[in-house]
Amino acid sequence: MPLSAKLVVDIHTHVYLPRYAALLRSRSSVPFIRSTTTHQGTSEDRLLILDHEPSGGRPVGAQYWDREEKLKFMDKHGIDISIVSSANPWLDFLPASQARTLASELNNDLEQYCSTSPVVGNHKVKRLYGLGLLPLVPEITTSALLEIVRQIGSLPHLRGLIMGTRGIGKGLDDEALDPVWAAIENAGLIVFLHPHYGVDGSAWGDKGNGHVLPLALGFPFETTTAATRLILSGVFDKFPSLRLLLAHSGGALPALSSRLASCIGHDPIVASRLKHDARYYLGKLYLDAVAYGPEELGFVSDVISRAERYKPGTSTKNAANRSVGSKRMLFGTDHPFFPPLSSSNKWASVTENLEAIADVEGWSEEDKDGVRGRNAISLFNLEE
Ligand code: 5CU
Repeated sequence: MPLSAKLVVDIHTHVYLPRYAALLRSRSSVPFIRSTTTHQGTSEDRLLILDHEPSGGRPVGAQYWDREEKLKFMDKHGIDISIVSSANPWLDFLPASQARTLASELNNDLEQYCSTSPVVGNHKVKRLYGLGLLPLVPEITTSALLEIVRQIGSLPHLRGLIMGTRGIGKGLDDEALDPVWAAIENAGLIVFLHPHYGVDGSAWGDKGNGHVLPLALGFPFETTTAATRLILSGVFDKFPSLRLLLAHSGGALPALSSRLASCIGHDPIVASRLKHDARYYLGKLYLDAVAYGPEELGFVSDVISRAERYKPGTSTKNAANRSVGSKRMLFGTDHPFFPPLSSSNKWASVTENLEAIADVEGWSEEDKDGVRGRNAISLFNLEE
């Protein structure tokens, strides 16, 4: 039986698997989880993963590691399938040998987490699929990375991997990663590019704005820079079938892409490295629809649609049809981050992102169904 065109698939949803949470508990420097005693005398876990976490960290609980909580959250919000990925900072802080062992163990754990999940209705498709982890840390060997790519490719419920922006220390435009991109491309795995470090915190001033600036701006700017460096390195020319999914709707890259193209045009050395105008490469990306507003989603889909004009042999200057771009955008929630502050029933991070999709002007009902779920079913090959 074909899957319904109306399924809701969350492609941006995280977990700290129990093995990883245990590691965080065993540590006393960032990243770590510590147990504290509340004023009422009960014990509470607190998570510290970012620089300058509010003192004592933020409360963390079963939503971060318990699969039943993930499924309950999905049920509450009408989410049929989730493509679950480990949350930041992944293995970034570990020495190479530990990162390699843990990557392999966590990938097996995630396969188990997904393969034993319930099915969707009376289909064979599971409710949970996963994105594995690579031990992308300094001093890791290429053969260790390739071995883990092979492992992920062999685990049937893992459909790709989540990756931060540091690579093995020099960023993602490091030629040392070329064999890894080639292996990922060959295995048909999706790369979900996700931030953790933000940008230089001195830009945020000293006005006590909490985590607003690092999360609202720093995270997306980090993704913007990493994706732009990938474009400039020619990775998409070398590996044209590589499928990269950007967190937070690609950050500022869609808004800056014509400026980027102009700057490249004024720099013959950089321009000579690329086969195409920068705007062409945006059409090769996939983007989550975690932007919280219909205008932003509409704009991003316009920019992605426009990439069609930069395909070789295309001369059309016609206005872009934003429907084309919608095919590369996919619903996400960022669960279990951004929990409701009050005891409100639903999470705003879900309702706002679903409302935004529903309200995009110029997207047909079919386009909206695509962004809510159909595009993910196709990208992650979930059709039975
Ligand atoms: O709120 C946060 O810190 C985060 C985070 O660390 N990672 C993420 O994916 N979303 C929000």
